[in-house]
Amino acid sequence: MEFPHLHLSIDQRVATLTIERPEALNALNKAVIQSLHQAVEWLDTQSEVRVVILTGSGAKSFVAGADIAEFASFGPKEGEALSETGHRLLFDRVAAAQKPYIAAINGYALGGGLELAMACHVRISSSSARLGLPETSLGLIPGYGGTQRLVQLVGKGRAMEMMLSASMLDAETAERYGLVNQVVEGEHLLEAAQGMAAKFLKNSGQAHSAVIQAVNAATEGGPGFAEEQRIFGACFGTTDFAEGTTAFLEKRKPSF
Ligand code: DAK
Repeated sequence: MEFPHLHLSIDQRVATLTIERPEALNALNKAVIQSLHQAVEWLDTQSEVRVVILTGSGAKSFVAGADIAEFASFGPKEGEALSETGHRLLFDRVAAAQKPYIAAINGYALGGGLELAMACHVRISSSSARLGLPETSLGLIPGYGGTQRLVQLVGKGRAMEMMLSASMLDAETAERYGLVNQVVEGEHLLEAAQGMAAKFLKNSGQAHSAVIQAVNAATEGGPGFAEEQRIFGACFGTTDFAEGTTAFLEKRKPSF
C-alpha cells in the first residue's frame, strides 16, 4: 500500500511509517496530515499489523511542526477550523488507534511534531533529538492537543515552563521529565523501537486495544481539548500572531 509523502514497510507484524518531506524538515502540511490519516485508518484494518512505529525521514528532524508557511495567512475562524480538522484526522485518531503507536523521534520534534509524538502511545528518542512546543514564539498556543497531553506527561509546572519559554529540551532531559520512555544513539533508534514492539507482540492485541481504550477514557477528549481549539483559533486574530509568523518566514527574531 502507498501513501503520498509517507514510506510504509511492514515486517513481522510491525509497520514502520516514515514521514518524508525532508525539504521542510517533515513539517506537517495539509497533504501530509491527510495522508497520515489515511495510513492510520488503513493500518487499523490490517489484522497482520500489531504495532506501528512512526518516524521522520533523515537524521535531522522527526517533524519540525505544522507548516508555518501554510497557516501564516489564516484568521481566527480558519485557525479554529484547521485545529478541529487536524485533531479529528490525525492527532485524536492516532491516540485512539486500535494498536500501539511508538514514536521514534529521530531529530527535531517541535510544535505539531511533538504533539504528534505525544499522541502516540510511547516515545523513544535519539540522543541528538530536540523537543519543544515553540508556539508562543509565533504568537500562538499549541493547537493539536499539546496543552493537554504535555501536562499529562510531564506535569503542569514543567509543561508551563516549556510552553512559556518556547525552549527545546535535549533528549536526556526529556527522558528525565517522562516525555520520552527511552533514549538511544541515533543509529540504534529503529532497532530500539523494534525491540519495544517485540515486547508488545508477546501480548494480546485485543488486550492492547482495550488498554488504549481504558487509558484514553481518562486522558482524551476532556474539556481542555475543546477549549484549546477555541483559544488557539482566537490567537490567529492577534497582532503577535502576525508578527511571529512573519518573522519566522522572514528568518528574523519577532519583536513582541
Ligand atoms: N514549517 C515550514 N517550513 C519549515 C518548518 C515549519 N514548521 N520548519 C522548518 N522549515 C523549513 C525552513 O523554512 C527551511 O526551508 P528553506 O528555507 O530551506 O526553504 C527548511 O525547513 C530547513 O529549516 P532551517 O533552515 O530553519 O533549518 P535549521 O537547521 O536552521 O533550523 C529548526 C532547524 C527546526 C530549529 C528551524 O527550522 C525551526 O525553528 N523550525 C520551526 C520550528 C517551529 O517553530 N515549528 C512550528 C511550531 S508551531 C495549527 C495547529 C497547530 C499548529 C499550527 C497550526 N492549525 C490548526 C492551523 C502548530 C504550530 C506549530 O507546530
